[in-house]
Amino acid sequence: MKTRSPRLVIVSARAPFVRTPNGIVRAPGGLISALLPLMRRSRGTWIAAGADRDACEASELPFRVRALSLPSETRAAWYAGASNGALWPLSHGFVEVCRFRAEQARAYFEVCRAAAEVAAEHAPPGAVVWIHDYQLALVPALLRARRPDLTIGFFWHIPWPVAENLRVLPWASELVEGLLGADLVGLHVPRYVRAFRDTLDELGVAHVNEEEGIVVPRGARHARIEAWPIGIDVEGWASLGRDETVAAEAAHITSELGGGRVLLSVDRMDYAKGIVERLEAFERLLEQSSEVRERVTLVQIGVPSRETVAAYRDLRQRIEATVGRIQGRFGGPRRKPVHLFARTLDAHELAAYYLAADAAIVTPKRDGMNLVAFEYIATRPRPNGRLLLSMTAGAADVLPEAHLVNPYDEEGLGSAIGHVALAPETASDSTRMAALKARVSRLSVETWASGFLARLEQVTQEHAPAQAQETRLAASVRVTRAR
Ligand code: ADQ
Repeated sequence: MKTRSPRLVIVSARAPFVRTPNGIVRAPGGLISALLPLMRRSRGTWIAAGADRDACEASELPFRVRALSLPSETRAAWYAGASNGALWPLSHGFVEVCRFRAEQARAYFEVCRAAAEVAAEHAPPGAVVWIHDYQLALVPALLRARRPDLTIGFFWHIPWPVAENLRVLPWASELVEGLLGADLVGLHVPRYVRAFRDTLDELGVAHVNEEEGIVVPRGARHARIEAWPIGIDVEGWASLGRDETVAAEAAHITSELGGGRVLLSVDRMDYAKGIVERLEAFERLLEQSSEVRERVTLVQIGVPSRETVAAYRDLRQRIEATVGRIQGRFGGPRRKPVHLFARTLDAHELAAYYLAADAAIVTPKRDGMNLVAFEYIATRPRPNGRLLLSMTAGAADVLPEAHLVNPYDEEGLGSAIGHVALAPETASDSTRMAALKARVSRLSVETWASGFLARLEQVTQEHAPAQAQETRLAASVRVTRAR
């Protein structure tokens, strides 16, 4: 990779590794999966705002990790409160789940300030700082105020909220102003860039629409907002798919499951992932079809997540209760229609399930992108298997050959699961999968990260002549409307 890695500082909420009773393991989640290959090759610094300081700094990691010293109440109010109790549901369209509390907003501001201070302290002169995700949206502007010499990028990994929803966030202006401190703000797909444009209109922030995205003049500089679809470590997953021990494990899984058709879902346990709705759709299929009852097994791998947030604890109970009910209704001594694994699997185990699955069922209600869809495609050595994918996931915009489904349409979801479970694979399925494999190969995480970082350096070096800029502004600035 041609990034100047020693000058790279990454700022995120979570550390890339966590300490467990079994030692230090890779943290779950898409952001970590995406950035780890980059940082492994880098000698930069990773600032993990919400990480356990002792675990981070005492660990032998392939790069430096720095944590913040945060009082536990501040950490909880920022992470479980403002981030996962407000911004996450808001961005995924679950407005009724949002709780906006002033003390949580204060904690959010405080943590962003502290993260900006640590980044300002550790970044070498002229360094590139790449900040990640909705937990740290104010850091770009706060860091720029301290260190105007830095090049600042930001990536927002979840959907950008539609303007109607963002309107109810009491600190929406501060959120957007914080982000506009970056030189380049990345969102996954053009649909989210359009939603960001609506937000700028709503807040009355002047901007220029260009082919590549949005340009927002900020005094002597510009902030740009562009779509940069993330990818995965394609070769890493493909080589696991070719590994003989992984293939043997996959064959073992298929035979342990009774040799029928295997459906696979892999998610953090999050209400946005639509896990309960998927289980219920599968339950209805079991009611309706003796073939499904006899031949189809759903494996749900669901790593527990954010258990300090009440909505997540409730969700885990609902998932376990639903699986228990299905088991009670349709299971027997030799037949278990649903298997639930509520733990983190290592990449080898996960790859074996990707190989064993006749179809991946990726049906989140909303998802910024969804890396599991990519991993399933990349791991399979041949163009076989099927991907059932929500049209509401960002991944649907970049994987149009998947079997797309509306996760809110109960009957449609059930019949789509029934189709990928039972219909014999045809030449058209194989053509679709070949096209998907080609798309995923182009969306490697290396290409994403190096492309984003190269673009970041490019946009900071571009100095559009002020006059031309003013002319374009006059021509295309949308009408500003006070909130
Ligand atoms: P996540 O919401 O965490 O990411 P996703 O993109 O699906 O969602 O990534 C999940 C990752 O965790 C995958 O790499 C998967 O392999 C791994 N994983 C999940 N369950 C696991 C388990 N039980 N054991 C081991 N690994 C497991 C956020 C956004 C997404 C966006 C990513 C990247 O919510 O929409 O795609 O960031 O930007």
